[in-house]
Amino acid sequence: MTELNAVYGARRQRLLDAMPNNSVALVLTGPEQVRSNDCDYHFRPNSDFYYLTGFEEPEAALLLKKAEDEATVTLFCRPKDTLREIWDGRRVGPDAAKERFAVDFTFEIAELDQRMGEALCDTDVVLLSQLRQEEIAPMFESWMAVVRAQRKQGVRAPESRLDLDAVLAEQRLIKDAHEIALMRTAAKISADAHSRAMAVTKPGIWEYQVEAEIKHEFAMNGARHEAYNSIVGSGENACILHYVENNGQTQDGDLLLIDAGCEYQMYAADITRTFPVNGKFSEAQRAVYEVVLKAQEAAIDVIAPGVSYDRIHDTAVRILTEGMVELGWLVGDVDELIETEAFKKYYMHGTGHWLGIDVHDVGDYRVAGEKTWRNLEAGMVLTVEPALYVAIDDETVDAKWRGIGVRIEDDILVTDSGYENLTADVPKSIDAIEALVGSRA
Ligand SMILES: [Mn+2]
Repeated sequence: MTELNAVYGARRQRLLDAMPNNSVALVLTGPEQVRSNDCDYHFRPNSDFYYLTGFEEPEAALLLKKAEDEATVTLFCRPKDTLREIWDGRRVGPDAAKERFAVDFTFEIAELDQRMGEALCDTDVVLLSQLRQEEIAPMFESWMAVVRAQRKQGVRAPESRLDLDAVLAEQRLIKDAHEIALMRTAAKISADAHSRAMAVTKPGIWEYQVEAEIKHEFAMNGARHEAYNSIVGSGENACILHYVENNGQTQDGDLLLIDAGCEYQMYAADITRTFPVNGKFSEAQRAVYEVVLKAQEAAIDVIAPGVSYDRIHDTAVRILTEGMVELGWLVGDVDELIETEAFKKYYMHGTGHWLGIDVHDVGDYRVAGEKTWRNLEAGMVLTVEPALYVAIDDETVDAKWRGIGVRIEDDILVTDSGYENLTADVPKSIDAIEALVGSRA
């Protein structure tokens, strides 16, 4: 068994340990998706499926069966097909997959219906994805019809269903050593890409040209894909939270907000930096930037095992709100402005999210079934991304503030003793940014 097989095998074992006795769990990956006519999007496996298998082909499924005294793992995949492989690419096929992915049984995906009908016989509990319920329900009903038809022969049908998403989300929330190593690399490549973007930027460069520099740096370091569509917004475009048009031309005096991260071996990084395209913050830009940076550093600094998740956001909101008062955007008592959520006029989103195979990774933020926020634990990875945005048409503030958008985001690993900033390599102090911007333009 290879080292990687041991990693995936351990994850499947953890899932099996969490499954009730006499149960089955089924995890599906997807088919390819049409982009246009007969051209498909680049295929990306389902995150849960990949987490448990490392298998990257479309049209596959993983079946785990846990009985009193034994557990079996079955992988379904596309058959070998010489003609299709000449046209569309290699397939591992069931025979080779059994050894390569270290599972007990492999079958062609076309056998899934029949094998599921058999697997559900005399099983008590079935674990399926709730999120993919619409897609799974018709298949599940057809399998159950086969099982129920055998009642007279004494066959029992499963009586309860559990949400597999919830079980796997809890598992994926705490990263194993293999994941942390990959995330470190994703973070490093993405950090270098942001530094590159700063170095090549000068007034007049188009947003998509900066995006191209970022993608180039990703690919040249082994990360072919972005973890999400890069946001490269100059001037007032920085105030559009999910701006991905990236088709504007930067102007002297603009800030440029870049939110970009690569996907490295299926793991995401997620970094945001904001910098002046001409290499020099204006007085107003500098004042806003300093508030956001102070909030971000303070929010990161509270991170440690045992700390309640909401302390990160609360810490950021307090400093940002104090800043809004100092800058003259809001008038009143800071506690009251927080209480009434007046700060949301300039800071309308949360301060971060879990990060992993998905950029907005799975995992509950609150204790299951309660309103209480959960405590941080070693092995969690999250982003910290406070920001301030002033709408271009906000006439309640001085004209010099309008159209300024600043967000700063890093990726943080919770460690036994506190935290590690995985993306600390990208400059974020004003001096370091001003020294780097345009240095290779
Ligand atoms: Mn983010």
